Amino acid sequence: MSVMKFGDKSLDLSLPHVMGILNVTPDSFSDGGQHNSLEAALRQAEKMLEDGASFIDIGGESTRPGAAEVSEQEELDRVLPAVEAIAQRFDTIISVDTSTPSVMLESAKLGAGLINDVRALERDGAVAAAAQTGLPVCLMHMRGTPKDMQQSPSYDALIEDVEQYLLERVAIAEAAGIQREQILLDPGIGFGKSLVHNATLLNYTQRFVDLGFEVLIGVSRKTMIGDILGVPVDQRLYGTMGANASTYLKGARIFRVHDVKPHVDMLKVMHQIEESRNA
Ligand code: 7PJ
Repeated sequence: MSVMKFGDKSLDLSLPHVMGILNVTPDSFSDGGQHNSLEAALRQAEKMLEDGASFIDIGGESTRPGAAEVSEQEELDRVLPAVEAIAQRFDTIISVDTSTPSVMLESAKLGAGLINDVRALERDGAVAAAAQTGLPVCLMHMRGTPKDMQQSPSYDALIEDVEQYLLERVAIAEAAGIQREQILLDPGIGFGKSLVHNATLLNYTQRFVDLGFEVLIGVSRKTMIGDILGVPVDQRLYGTMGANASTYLKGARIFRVHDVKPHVDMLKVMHQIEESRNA
């Protein structure tokens, strides 16, 4: 058993877990209106939990390629009501997909259990804020910024570069008082990477696991899948499942996805098979 604590909840990370994506950006719930959108977010969270998600990952900043930055106040206004409402209604682990120190601190006060930062705590004050919450963190690799990251990304040595970056961020997090056992790593699929970069990183998932960290993978519906299959975003589920299945076999344990139920079923079956020994 490898148990990790997420606030007041614990999770056995010898089992695979699904993290359901809950975007609280204005474009995610198109019929507008603050109240309507909170209701819609709650319904979506409830569905994902019924389907077996272990985490709800709440994000108020679009980090899609080319996306503009959101102001701190705007992000607080989007994220905090959702964190509060979900923490009150559901018994789950709330992950906040944020790089903003105030969002980390306020979300933690409202009951969040994980800080998921695509900028690996690089923003001013983020390391200190994350440490202050006492919560675990997911450190993700990104090359460039969401605005420019897909403009011909290149690496000297992809795996070594990503590994070195993540280990540097781990050292900085540890120096601030975040325990090594509280750190998840994520190669950052789609964040400043070509198709070949993404595929290679997924293929080398075990390298990151061998560093002694649990690995989180976020590949759901991403361009990588679209490029391989030549399909639009609403037809990327099977491809996403292929990518996630592949990394489960290479040791990844948390899967950040839009489609919870298919992944929960897939991972249950895969886990049973992987754990079965000549009965
Ligand atoms: C990721 C994320 C990811 C982690 C996003 C999208 C872009 N957090 N937040 N890993 N991606 N940890 O879902 O298309 O890959 S936002």
